[in-house]
Amino acid sequence: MAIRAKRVMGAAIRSGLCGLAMAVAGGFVGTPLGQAAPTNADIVKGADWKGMQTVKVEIKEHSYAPKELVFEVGKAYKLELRNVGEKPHYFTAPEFYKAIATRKIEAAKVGEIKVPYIDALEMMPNGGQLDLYFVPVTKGTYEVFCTIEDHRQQGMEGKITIK
Ligand SMILES: [Cu+2]
Repeated sequence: MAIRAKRVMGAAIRSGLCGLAMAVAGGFVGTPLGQAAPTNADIVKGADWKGMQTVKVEIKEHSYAPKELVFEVGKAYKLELRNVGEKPHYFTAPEFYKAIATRKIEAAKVGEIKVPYIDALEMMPNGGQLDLYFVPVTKGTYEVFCTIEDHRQQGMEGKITIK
């Protein structure tokens, strides 16, 4: 009798452990056990930079041209933001910047900025340019606008779609 009880208990412990293991595995929904979700750095590293597409936006008082941009998830892009106006202008798009994996921002002949997240980029007048190298990650439609004085009301806003 004592032996039988011990066996039943052993089975209960084994099945209990099994349930625990399943609960742990269930905690990582969508990701195989022991394999973390790719980081932005992994996404940047894995993109095809030889096949990079360049998209140019010309900025001035008070417009972005083009004012609508479309990017595809997983592809490598260089977004050239060039201010040909006579005032400084912003390319403010916090939700868009959160939806991409940023490789770097380049200021030609000046340097490179390597940051994980951005809120806004400002281009100096008369040809100031920043090049954003990135890979789109999250599908959606995002707004972009200039936060200087009344520039947005004057027309400095646009739409960025990631599909
Ligand atoms: Cu502006």
